[in-house]
Amino acid sequence: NDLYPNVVNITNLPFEQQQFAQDVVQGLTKKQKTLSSKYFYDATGSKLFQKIMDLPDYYLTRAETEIFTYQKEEIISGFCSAQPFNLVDLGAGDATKTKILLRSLLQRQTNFTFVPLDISLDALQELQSNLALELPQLPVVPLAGDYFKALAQLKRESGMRQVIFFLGSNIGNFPFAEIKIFLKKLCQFLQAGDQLVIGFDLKKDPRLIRQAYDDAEGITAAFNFNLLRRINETFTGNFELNNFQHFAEYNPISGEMRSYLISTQDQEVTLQDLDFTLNLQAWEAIHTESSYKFSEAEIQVLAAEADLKTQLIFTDKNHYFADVLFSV
Ligand code: AVJ
Repeated sequence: NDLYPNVVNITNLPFEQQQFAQDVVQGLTKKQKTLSSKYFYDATGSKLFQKIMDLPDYYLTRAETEIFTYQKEEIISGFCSAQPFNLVDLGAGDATKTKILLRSLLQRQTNFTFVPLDISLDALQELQSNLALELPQLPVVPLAGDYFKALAQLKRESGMRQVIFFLGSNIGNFPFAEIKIFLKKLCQFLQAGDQLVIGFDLKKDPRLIRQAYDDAEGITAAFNFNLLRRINETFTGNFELNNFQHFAEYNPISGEMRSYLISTQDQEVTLQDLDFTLNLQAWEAIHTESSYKFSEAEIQVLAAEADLKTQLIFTDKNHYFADVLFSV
């Protein structure tokens, strides 16, 4: 296998770990070492992300919650119809923000099914039992996995519309060039009449952005470190967490918020199950996440490139965040 010369026998691994193994080895073999942020979300990582959403420094969730709380009726009126629809929540997590709309939708006696979709099975199972208690009358069809693998399982009964939610600036994890590809791929699951609600974190004071990814309580650092812990646990690795530093930096031109794990010394790490050895030099960085920030003009360009029609734009009073309703 040319692409993954260091993966000796990943076929011995459970199926869901094979992709993880490939991505880890491929990323750590690159000249500029990288790990994909999609692997943050094991049970521990999902819990840590819930904590992040409550942090004073992490303004994103508060801003989007404000939008949903004060403008829920306008948002719902923008996509609600007499026709039945699936409300698909991409990367639903604990769905705290979506629930604000779900409650109103249930009051309106709308004919819809809630389809939470998440890469974390743990988060999804917890959401499912929580919804059974909090909103017992809500029809729920949870889907676990990668966005597109899970979307492929999505059924469309005739006459059923799809309304896709992609909230919380989840879209920010893609570089601009990939967003276009992502939106095009997403549109392959959609038809005329379907709609999209996407949450974008807006460009703002760069210090505020940086602080959101390097919070005073160190929860974001723990979230980043958890990726190494997960790799140790999954592949019998010996990453020594104390030999790494969390570092986060914002580029106000590209709008890219980057997070790294930086090796504080020369070290060798072994992932026993993968027969993989990694050498890190002192102060060498492993890139672990990019979270892009957008201007409203950039959002319009993306929409035009993906052939989406902007219907409504909702922002919070600080203009920190935007939820945009598009139609296909
Ligand atoms: C879940 C991808 C929206 O990028 O802001 C939070 C993840 N990373 N703190 C983000 C995250 C560090 C978050 N998203």
